[in-house]
Amino acid sequence: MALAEGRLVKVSEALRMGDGERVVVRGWVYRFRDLGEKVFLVLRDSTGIIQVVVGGESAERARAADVEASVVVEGVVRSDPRAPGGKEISATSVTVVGPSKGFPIARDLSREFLLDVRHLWVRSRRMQAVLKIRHTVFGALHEYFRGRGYYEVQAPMFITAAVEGGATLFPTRYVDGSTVYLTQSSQFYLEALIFSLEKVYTVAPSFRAEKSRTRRHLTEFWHCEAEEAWATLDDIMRVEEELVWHVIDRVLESNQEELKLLGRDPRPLEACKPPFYRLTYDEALELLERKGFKVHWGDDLGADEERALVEEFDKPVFVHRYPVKAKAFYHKSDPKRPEVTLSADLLAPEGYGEIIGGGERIDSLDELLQKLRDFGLQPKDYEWYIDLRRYGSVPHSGFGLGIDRLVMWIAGLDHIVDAVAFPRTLRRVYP
Ligand code: NSS
Repeated sequence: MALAEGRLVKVSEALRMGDGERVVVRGWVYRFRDLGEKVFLVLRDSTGIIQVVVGGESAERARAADVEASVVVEGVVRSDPRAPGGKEISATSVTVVGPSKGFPIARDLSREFLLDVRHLWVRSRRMQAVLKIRHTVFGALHEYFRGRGYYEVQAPMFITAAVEGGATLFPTRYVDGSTVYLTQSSQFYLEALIFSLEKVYTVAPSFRAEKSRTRRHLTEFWHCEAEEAWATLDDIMRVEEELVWHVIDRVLESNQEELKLLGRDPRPLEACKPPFYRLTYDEALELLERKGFKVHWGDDLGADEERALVEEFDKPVFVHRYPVKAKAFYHKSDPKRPEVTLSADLLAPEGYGEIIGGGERIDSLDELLQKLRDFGLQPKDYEWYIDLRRYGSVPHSGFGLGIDRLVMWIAGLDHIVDAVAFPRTLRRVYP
């Protein structure tokens, strides 16, 4: 860029500098006010916003800088209690790098419109805050597992049989003309990999052809899955609560500013220290019945039931031991009570509901074959998965955490699409 005398700094640094320091900042015009003699720009970069006052000859140039134009500003830092952040830059020169005539986001801020122009809306301070929190969340997930002896692994996205039931499979035509599917979960591959690495995890997309429009379903979501040899249901629930707390703790440490910008009260998050609450499915049903819900024993809990349940708690709640027919076929039955499974969902408080599903897997060949038959599934579709029970099978458990849902809850958002830069839903694959 143009030769400048001041030091090139980020906005956040400029806000911390002393009066009289000469700086150069680069960014985008966040707000613009023309007061005739002077032009007030609010400049935005990835670190924050700062007011820039432009007078004299430069004011003419600044006038050409519309909202979201990219600019390089040179000037002197001054204190001004009226400016956001308490500092402003008194500009000596303004260079417009990329103009921005008629930036489309002005009046219409409806959710649909903002989704149509998501490629531009990602610049908003709200999205910026969410994306920074998301960054912390992903980093913390890796940090947790890597710090505890789990190996990171990768599973394929093209698969040939359902993990979570046929209804939400995404068929796609493969190169050879056959039908394959986009993965719903990396679980089965993680199960294969525990025989090599014992403790494994992955962070990857999962795909579900979700036909209903809800606030918490995407057709493509980010899935953090872990699987552990020798682990029981209790063991894996402990991993889950520690993991969730680790992530929250990191966000509280790194993203106070972003939580504030989003209007997210951090106190309910601060309360989420393990242990979380544990309720059996039967206890959950009793509680729901007292609250006027009628759930048929054997049915899975819906969003409304989950919301009603978590209202009663100030921390996440595990609901464990779901009935056999409420959960996917791979869940192991409780030897003490075969009509329920050694499964657990983790429900987030404040109305958010399910963020994790997991439990202990069937490790016996006979039980797996029987269960496939009971569920009307073809053993030939699951041959390699069945093999895992033929060669050195071990008890094992695992879980899958929906990262977008976790971000939605932590950031206090009311719709999952706002937790993702470019969401994919029933009706949206653009931009
Ligand atoms: O269907 S799950 O409950 N469980 C599984 O997929 C297991 N195979 C995971 C495992 O044990 N390795 O999905 C897990 C989580 C669920 O709790 C949600 O948080 C999230 O994945 N999930 C979704 N998030 C966003 N959109 C959609 N459609 C979605 N489906 C599941």
